[in-house]
Amino acid sequence: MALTLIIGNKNYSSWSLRPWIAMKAAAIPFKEMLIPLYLAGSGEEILKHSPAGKVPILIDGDERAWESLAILEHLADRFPDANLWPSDRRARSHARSISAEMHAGFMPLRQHCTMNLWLPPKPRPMPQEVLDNVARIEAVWADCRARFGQTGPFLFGATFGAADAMYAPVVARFHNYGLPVSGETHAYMDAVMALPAWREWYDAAMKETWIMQNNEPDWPLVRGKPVA
Ligand SMILES: N[C@@H](CCC(=O)N[C@@H](CS)C(=O)NCC(=O)O)C(=O)O
Repeated sequence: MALTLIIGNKNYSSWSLRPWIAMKAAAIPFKEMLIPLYLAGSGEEILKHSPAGKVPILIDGDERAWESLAILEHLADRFPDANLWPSDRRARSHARSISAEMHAGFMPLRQHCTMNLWLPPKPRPMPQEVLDNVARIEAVWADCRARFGQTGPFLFGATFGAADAMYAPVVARFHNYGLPVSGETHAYMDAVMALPAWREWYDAAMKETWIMQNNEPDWPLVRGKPVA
């Protein structure tokens, strides 16, 4: 039975990007249902599919999975040949740790650099707490690439897996907010942004026109397009 992935709009929904890009890169077939976020009625629409009230949501027959990392685990169980986690036990344990670290952490980066693919890429001043997150993520990626990445351009080598998917929105943030990163980090970002699945998501985001309607006073950047 075909899977359905419920996602938010592609320009903003960093959590939706994670399982979406993992499924596309692994050629797992699915139907997409997109609910534009933060408009009148968006919350009610999401609640029709999940009492947790957040996207992404995976519908797999009579099962529901939610929370991006749990969706990736569900997919890894259902599609073992997709190699979403590394086959080597030690590498797999490490991949799970860095994925959980992403899922649970990096709040300053997430708050100050919300995913917005419309944002013209250029360096933007950032508080130290964001730069500390960037340094930690660069160290995580460099360590993975050195220890497990010899067979290809991704964190665990040739296969774009669940850990890469968990960090995919970070690639977007580093890119759009022009965060100061090393050449090695740029090489990894370029490999992710060269994926056909990335292009598909990005191109669709560029065609979107939904603009968030909420107006938190601390929102750091102008929403919508064009933005400077
Ligand atoms: N920890 C959740 C986060 C999900 C989340 O915050 N999703 C946002 C969109 S990126 C959402 O559904 N927002 C709608 C709302 O809060 O009303 C996950 O990993 O899936």
